[in-house]
Amino acid sequence: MTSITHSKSWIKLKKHHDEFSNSHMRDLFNDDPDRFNKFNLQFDDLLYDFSKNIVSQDTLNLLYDVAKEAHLSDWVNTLFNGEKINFTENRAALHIALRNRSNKPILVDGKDVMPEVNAILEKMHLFSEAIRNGKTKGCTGKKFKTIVNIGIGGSDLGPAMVCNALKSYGHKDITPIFVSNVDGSDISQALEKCDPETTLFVIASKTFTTQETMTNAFSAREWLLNELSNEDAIKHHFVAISTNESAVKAFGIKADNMFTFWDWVGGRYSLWSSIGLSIAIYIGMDNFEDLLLGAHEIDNHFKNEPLEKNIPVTLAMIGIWYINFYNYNTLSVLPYDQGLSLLPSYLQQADMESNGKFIGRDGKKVCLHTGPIVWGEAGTNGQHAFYQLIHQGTDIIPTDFIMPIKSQYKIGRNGEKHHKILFSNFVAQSRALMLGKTEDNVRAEIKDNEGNKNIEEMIPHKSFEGNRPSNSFLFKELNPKSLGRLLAIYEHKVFVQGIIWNINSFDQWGVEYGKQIASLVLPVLDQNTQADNFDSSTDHLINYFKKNI
Ligand code: G6Q
Repeated sequence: MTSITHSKSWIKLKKHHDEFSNSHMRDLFNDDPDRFNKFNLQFDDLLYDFSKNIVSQDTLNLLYDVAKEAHLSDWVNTLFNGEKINFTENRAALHIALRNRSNKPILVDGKDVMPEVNAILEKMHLFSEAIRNGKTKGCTGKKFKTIVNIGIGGSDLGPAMVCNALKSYGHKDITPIFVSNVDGSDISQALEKCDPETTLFVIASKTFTTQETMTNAFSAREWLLNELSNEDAIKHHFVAISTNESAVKAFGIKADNMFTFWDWVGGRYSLWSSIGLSIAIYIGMDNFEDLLLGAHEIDNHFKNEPLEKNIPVTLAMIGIWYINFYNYNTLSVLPYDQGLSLLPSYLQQADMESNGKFIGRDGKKVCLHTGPIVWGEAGTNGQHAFYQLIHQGTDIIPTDFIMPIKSQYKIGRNGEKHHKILFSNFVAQSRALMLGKTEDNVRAEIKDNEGNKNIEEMIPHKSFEGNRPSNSFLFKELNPKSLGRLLAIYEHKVFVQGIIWNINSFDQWGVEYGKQIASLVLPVLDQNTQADNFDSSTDHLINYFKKNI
């Protein structure tokens, strides 16, 4: 495929950018009082406001033309039809099948995957209910109170983020804990909170070979056996989620306690699979199914809506506009909801692991910028830390503001006091970033408030350029369904951008490379001789470590 940069629409967009890039959003809003109405989309109660972006209708039309010239709709069909879109691993990427609540057949290699998907959901249902209602107990006859999910990356971030987001739906007598880091302090601090008789370990690893996860799993196993002095304990207190049956068996986990999934589920797209077991145990299977339903609704929206009414497509193409035409290469995700505090890390993986690629599908180096650097923090905390740079720094950071209208908790006057304060900050930030503050505004403000001293000196410091873009998402409340919708919007956004850049968003060779070198270093740490086979920096770091450990 020739690069998208040679397409007619891209060339037109470049020309349009040359003419339009001096526009200021302040003027765009002043010139068109109807701007909001033109630049928002709604899905049920979810409002996506993209009016505070440096775009005109022409910009958007050209961006949609780019998507058309990249054959986006054919690629969407390729994804949804279970074709091996992840060609470097010879796999489909069928997370949409995991949440296919319509149950319409989806074929992989000619076989409908839905019966297997449904069978695992039913197994999760029975298992999670039995843990929640106390029918399944530990080996000493006590109900489980703590679920320790041991996994990393895609086998950790999704379940951890969802359990954190939906705490108000959580079982009151069950605490989920997530252990991911191979740093012994992670598992040690988790075990300090656990009573061995009431702890269930969920070992989540697609491969069941990941060094960090298996090291933590074996330490947990050793701890449990020491504490309970009962070989049988493993059968009762350990569950595995994996595609690697033989490794699970070798660990000592009984077949009934193994939840499988399939090679067509990528790690960072796996919370919808049995990797979500700790979510199902914590919030209950009905709520887990609502999470799936929310995502499924967005899958249908993404597949069926025309480009200009399509939320993930619009979000993606506006991202392309900034990354490839303005060279704004970061994206800040700022959820105004404490429950969503792990969302930036989750989306960081979803985006950066998927689109952090410099080689195109054709094996050649891409000629344009790909995935942005994604980062963020829950509002309002970030406002008191790094927002300064977003307002007045030399880099322009496009920003996504996300907020549920109702809080999961009622506290303060009428139960709404906190939330109204939170919302006023949410909307103030996007307005301030868009509007900026002119020197005249500052001059007037200083005159009013601070007398006439040093006005001219203060003006540059207190003025703001504005024209800093943002998207805003507002929805009624954070619940399983709305969370499912939000996550699916971002998954499809990432997919669309990957198509425009002509990269494979579903592999992750960078992760594999790190794992490979770590496995070469580990044996050297146990040898009596000095390391001398790596580069001089690596050798010296290894030898310094060995000398001082
Ligand atoms: C995700 C990545 C990566 C993966 C972890 C854990 O897409 O592949 O984050 O999820 O490396 O892998 P396992 O589940 O195999 O332990």
